[in-house]
Amino acid sequence: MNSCLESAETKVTNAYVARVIEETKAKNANEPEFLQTVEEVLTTLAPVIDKHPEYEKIALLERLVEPERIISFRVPWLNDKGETIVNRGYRIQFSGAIGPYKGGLRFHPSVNQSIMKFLAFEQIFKNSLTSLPIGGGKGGSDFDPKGKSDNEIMRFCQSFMTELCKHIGHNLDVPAGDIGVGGREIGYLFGQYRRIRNTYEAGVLTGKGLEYGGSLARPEATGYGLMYYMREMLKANEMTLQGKTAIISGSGNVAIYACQKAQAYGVKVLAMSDSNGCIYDENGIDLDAVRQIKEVNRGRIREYLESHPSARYTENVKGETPAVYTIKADLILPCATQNDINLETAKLLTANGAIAVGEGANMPCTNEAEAYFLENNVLVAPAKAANAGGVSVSALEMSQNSMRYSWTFEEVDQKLDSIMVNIFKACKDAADEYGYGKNYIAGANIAGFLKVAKAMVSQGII
Ligand code: NDP
Ligand code: 2IT
Repeated sequence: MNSCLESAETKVTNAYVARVIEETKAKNANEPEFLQTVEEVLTTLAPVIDKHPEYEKIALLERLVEPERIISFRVPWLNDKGETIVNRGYRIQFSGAIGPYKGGLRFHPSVNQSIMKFLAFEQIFKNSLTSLPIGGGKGGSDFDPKGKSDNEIMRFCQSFMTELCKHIGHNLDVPAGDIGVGGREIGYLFGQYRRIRNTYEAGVLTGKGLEYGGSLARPEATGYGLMYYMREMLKANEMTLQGKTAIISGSGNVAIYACQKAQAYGVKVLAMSDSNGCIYDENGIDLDAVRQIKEVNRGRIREYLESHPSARYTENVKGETPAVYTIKADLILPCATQNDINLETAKLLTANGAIAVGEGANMPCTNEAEAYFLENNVLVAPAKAANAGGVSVSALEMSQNSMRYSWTFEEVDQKLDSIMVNIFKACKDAADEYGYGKNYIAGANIAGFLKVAKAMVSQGII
């Protein structure tokens, strides 16, 4: 089996790939998350580049790792006390080779250029895998929505969109949600876009409410899609979801619907978490209670104990393994944030008998953790493929907006399911073709890359 994900100095056999990794590191030394994904992706592409020496002459990889455009802007807004706060906004338009830039907006205090670029870079390959015509982009702000009133959220969204609206459009760049951006925020953003541009351009944002152009099944899509991918991956390895146990990190949009679909498939979900800690319920998580806390009250996961006193809450300790990963389970579903699972956590989960990891979040495992899982026969459903259901239904929302028509929940869900079946097949076929065996991480990178590379070749040096 080809090795995967090791460091460029020691393992990359293709000289062109090794050079581009080194040059990217030198040019972006202060962007660790971006370098992490570039190293992962390019390392796995080596056998493809071996077959395509012509890519070097047209600097295809150098162009692939350089965003078409980085937009950074000031977002001033007034809080409820009348104080002026200044945040930083971003939109990274990374690759438009196969369609308008597409990707979410993240509002979280940790947001910086490195995180935006890693997310936008990954989005290129993810969006290619969906087989739908969408390029790669991402945006957001270091704004922290926690503890903000509804009016503060609205004023922030309006200020953010006042600048962003100059750079997006339904044929240009179509943002959606991500961490800290859900239906409420998309509504405020859409309202401000419509007001400033004086046009009803429904396809400029996805994840909209059903009343004004949203798609049925978009809220469910990422979590459901993750479980459809897991079903396919287990099936290809002669296993089923039925009867397995799972732990889910996070309790936001992706985590909630991954839990719902997992439970529908007969999986017992033992634990869920937020950034403070995790709840463990040996009877299986009561998802209605979690939804009430997170979606309605916008509260903390520990409040679960108020209605379920027999459950257990464990607080995270800074610098230690997040509490949720200390619980034994067959399926590990990281649905919170990047680099949640490091090598040490990967070792613990493997020792505790994990069968498979389903990456609902973007880049939830460090490269070392992914390599460890693969070396120890723990299957990994890679984020770029396994969480592509969200952006797939976003693209279906764009289709419905163009048609001025909407499909039923069942129609969208059925399309999502078949997209995820095709994505798993594409990952598996590419892994088989390039000698990567069960390394679906490499399979996803290769399958996603090939379409973008062909489009880039066709369109010339741009
Ligand atoms: P939400 O904002 O709905 O939920 C985020 C969840 O992750 C919360 O439980 C949050 O806890 C937790 N979390 C966030 N940051 C951290 C952190 N630094 N440490 C620990 N926990 C954290 O976001 P989503 O569910 O939409 O997104 C979750 C992941 O899925 C992200 O990686 C996102 O990029 C990815 N994703 C999302 C898609 C979508 O359609 N929404 C599509 C594909 C991928 P707390 O409340 O304590 O912050
Ligand atoms: O990471 C992701 O794929 C998303 N946050 C969803 C992007 C989208 O455009 O729906």
